[in-house]
Amino acid sequence: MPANLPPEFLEARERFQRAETIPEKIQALQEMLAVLPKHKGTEKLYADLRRRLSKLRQMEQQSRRGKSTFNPTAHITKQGAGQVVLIGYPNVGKSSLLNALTGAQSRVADFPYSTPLPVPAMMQFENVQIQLIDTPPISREYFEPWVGDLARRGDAVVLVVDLGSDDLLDQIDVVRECLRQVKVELVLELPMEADCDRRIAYRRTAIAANKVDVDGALERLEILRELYGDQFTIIPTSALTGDGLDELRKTIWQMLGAIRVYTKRPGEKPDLSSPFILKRGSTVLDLAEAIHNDFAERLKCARVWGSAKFPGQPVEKDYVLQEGDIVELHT
Ligand SMILES: Nc1nc2c(ncn2[C@@H]2O[C@H](COP(=O)(O)OP(=O)(O)OP(=O)(O)O)[C@@H](O)[C@H]2O)c(=O)[nH]1
Ligand SMILES: [Mg+2]
Repeated sequence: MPANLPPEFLEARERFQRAETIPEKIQALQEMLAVLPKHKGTEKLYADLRRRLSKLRQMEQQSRRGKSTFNPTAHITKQGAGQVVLIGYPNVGKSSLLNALTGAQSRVADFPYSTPLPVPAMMQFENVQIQLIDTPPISREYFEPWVGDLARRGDAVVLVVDLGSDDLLDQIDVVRECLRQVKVELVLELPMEADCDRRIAYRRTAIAANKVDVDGALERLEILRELYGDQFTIIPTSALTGDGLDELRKTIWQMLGAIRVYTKRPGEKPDLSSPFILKRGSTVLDLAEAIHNDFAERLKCARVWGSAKFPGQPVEKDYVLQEGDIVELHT
């Protein structure tokens, strides 16, 4: 054992020795690796710890496969206007961003692999609530396939990368490759049906280029934009200072491909605080169905304020609604 190991390392090692379960051992080993000084004298120890970690992870995954009941995503049900999954390399600030956007308290740590399970939380954007999900990291050594399931089930993805790291581009490639293995493709815009491979789930994705507050971030951001600017919307953010969070909220809403529509009764004002959320391209009939099936059956016509040629214009059931329209439904 090399001399002069820092006290944090020795503490983590003690925890490792005391640990009784595999997840506890993994946690302690990760902490040991994170605080171990990296130089020639610790090379062998580092390699040995990494080997043990990867073995423990394999054991953990095997034991999970054996337990058919283990599904860490089972408690997550879709809520609000849509579900957006935060995904990325270890330690890039996924949990910090989730907390800053929602007020949740997902665990943040200055070492990698600190989020073992998904954490859902609600984000307010104007008058809309959107569900975000924090996830464990994805790296070459570690990829929980159910993180792929979350991305597949979600409506969109935020790929978080670290502007403080020289691995920045690798972080994107590794995450995309792992998700491709489980047939999830991260894209700027959904392809036309004719261009789709039906086996693949395409997910609209924005890159949150996080830690824009750190030294060297702007230079890295420039490189990122040059190489990936035509493939993804890139939003520089800082979970620490709050920079870029409003823009990220807006982009998250836009990625849902949804519109907000308000209803009103004849002679009354609409309630602009509680919109109906519909897919882009929805009609008056879709709105009626969203309210109640019975309502849709009885629907005769409607009047629309907003996108219509004049305020309160009578329209048919197949009229395509636009963001912000106010609709009076007549049965
Ligand atoms: N300077 C700076 N530090 C940040 C920012 N966001 C996160 N951090 C720090 O980066 C470290 C990792 O943050 P986390 O939020 O735990 O990162 P994570 O991606 O959830 O990490 P894992 O769950 O382990 O993959 C912590 O020390 C945070 O305080 C940021 O915008 N700026
Ligand atoms: Mg985390």
